[in-house]
Amino acid sequence: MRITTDVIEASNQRLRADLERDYESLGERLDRRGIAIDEIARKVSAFTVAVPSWGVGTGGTRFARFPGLGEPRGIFEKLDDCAVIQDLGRATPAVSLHIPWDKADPKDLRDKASELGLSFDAMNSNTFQDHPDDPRQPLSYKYGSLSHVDQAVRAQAVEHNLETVEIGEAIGSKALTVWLADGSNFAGQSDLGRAFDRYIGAMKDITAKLPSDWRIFSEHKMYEPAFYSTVIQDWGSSYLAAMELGEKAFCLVDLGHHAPNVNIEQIVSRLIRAGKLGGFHFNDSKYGDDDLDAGSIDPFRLFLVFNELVGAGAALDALRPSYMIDQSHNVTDPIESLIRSANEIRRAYAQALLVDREALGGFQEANDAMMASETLKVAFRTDVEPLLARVRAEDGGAIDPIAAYRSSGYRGRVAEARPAARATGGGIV
Ligand SMILES: [Mn+2]
Repeated sequence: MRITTDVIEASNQRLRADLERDYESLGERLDRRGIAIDEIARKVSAFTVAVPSWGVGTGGTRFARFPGLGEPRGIFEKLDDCAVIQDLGRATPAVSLHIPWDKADPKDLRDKASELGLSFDAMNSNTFQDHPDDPRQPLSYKYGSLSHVDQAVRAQAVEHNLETVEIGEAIGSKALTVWLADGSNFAGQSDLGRAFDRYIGAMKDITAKLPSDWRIFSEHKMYEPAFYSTVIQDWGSSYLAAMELGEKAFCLVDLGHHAPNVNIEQIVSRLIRAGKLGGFHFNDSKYGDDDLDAGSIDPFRLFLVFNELVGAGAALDALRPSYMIDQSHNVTDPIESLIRSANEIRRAYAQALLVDREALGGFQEANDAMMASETLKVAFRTDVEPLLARVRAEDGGAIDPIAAYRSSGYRGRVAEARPAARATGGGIV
């Protein structure tokens, strides 16, 4: 089933000569700006982002889910699809798992990943659904989980998170992401203060049992599924929790989990300064938590996020954020969307590396708003596609990964091998 090097080579062959000319031309233009293209290429090659196991299945909305062809029927087929994304795009060597959707014998997971050349990034727990088939989770999360009024439900949710950590530890993961769906739909339904206190208490129970080299990320989200209040609804609540939970606790920024028009790059800047930026869930949105492909709607915003990351320098190196994609693919082939998204994320990173920071600082000090803005725009306007493609090809991937994927016939082959996919769980977190 895997994409063979022959397919990649055949696709690259007809594109290589043009690519070399384009790369050289870009190198020349960057050289005029005092930038060594090979240095940028080296950094881009080292920058990777994890794909979400749930992203390779077709997602859905609150209204319907329209399955795609050849959907993976379980975690091992999901890993096969993740390997295709990595083989062609060379930007996504790790996969972020979701428990219980991806629950399997850890040894089998490890063996499969190593056979495919993949590894595992942060683990994700799930207390936003009930798990009637799991004898360890007989109680319902309808009215909450880690912040539930009933201590027994909170204890069950804590145990589920610890089980997720245990599986993660056995497969080489080093972090747990907790997204809490707890909240209320009516004013008065929940005591806003006490719900937060209960959440902190339960998270302390989880954090106390984390392995010494693990981190725990809290992912805030403004609304949905609850529409009046959410316990960890904004970066402020997430930060308060991370402060109380101590040195292993960090905040995770999902780009879709903010009010419309919120300045996400400023949140990123604040969390870096506070030493609490744990990682990202990349995606894009137009209206809310749309979970659209990263960089597909507002690539400038993605660039501005990376501008903060690159600008932070050593402060960011100390934080080692986890970079993950979290998207729902409803109308595209998920493999194509994830290949493209990883490339868009790298594009934003590469463009941010091109910002003349010394000049920018000078314009900021001189209150020259026009030239400060223009300094960013010069970097953003630079077409770095030849650089991204060259890095990909040098690392063994495809110059045009989506074209190579289509010519491989992979989707058609898996459609035969994986008939009549049943629903593989939700697609949006
Ligand atoms: Mn997310």
